[in-house]
Amino acid sequence: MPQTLSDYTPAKVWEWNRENGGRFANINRPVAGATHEKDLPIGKHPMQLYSLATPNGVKVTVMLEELLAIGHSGAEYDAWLIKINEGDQFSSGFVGANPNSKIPALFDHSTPEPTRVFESGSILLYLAEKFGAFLPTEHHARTETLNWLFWQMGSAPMLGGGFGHFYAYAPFKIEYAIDRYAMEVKRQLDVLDRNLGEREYMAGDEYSIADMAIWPWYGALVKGLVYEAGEFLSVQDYTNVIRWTDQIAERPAVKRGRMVNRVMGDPASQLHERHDASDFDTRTQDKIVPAG
Ligand SMILES: N[C@@H](CCC(=O)N[C@@H](CS)C(=O)NCC(=O)O)C(=O)O
Repeated sequence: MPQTLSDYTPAKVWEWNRENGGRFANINRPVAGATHEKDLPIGKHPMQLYSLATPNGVKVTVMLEELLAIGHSGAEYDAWLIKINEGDQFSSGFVGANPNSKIPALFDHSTPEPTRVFESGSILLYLAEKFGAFLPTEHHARTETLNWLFWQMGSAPMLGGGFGHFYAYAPFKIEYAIDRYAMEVKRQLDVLDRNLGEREYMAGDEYSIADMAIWPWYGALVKGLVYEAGEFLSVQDYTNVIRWTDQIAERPAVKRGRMVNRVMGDPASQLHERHDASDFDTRTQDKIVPAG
């Protein structure tokens, strides 16, 4: 029998209950803006990244490492750690970089006035256009890459904010919510699986910013590394997504990018801040499990 009873009736006007019991109740607020005055640090490189190695953050560090790997020295970057659990995203400096108070946020200091770039999809597109890389120029291939880039932007909130939240973080299990989002996430995985059954990468024969956007979320999911939901979602069924996930995980730039701003897992896999290519030298790039 599906769960049907609820003792909750919405009030006439919603009010903020600070202790709602959810995993991130301490940082969630119904208002935007800064909570404290603090400038962001600025390092020596053209690109200044303010981030954390969540799936959204990893997209950008992978892109920067990929650009450096093919010789774009203009992509040299300082990666500063933003501890979202401690409210760093609400400093006046960070809000100046991203009024939406979410990592990742980037400043490009190589432009006459520094250019702020926020939203991971916007950052990937900005860097791809600036350096002419990982975004095909041919009309159909470029459009297909952007199709899948924007697919990720619209789809991942269903995975993270929908499924992940209600399956792993909500203070109690609501069958209706878990059922609704599990169905949607499985549908999304099937979309990816069918596409990757027909082509090597998301947009065709070439690895692109579409792969960089989708891999940190859905690659981690099919490896059972997020929300401890591998068995629940029968992720082993999505064999084409698993093939693509493993293939991308082998890229040296991906191995490096995943370590930057990482604060979890094996200490040897964590590079809390990155200010120089040599910062990786003392770390072991094979210490991270295939995705996540
Ligand atoms: N659509 C945004 C999502 C960014 C996002 O949700 N970032 C999370 C971490 S993965 C965050 O900074 N959360 C902090 C908060 O919500 O206060 C993007 O793709 O950049």
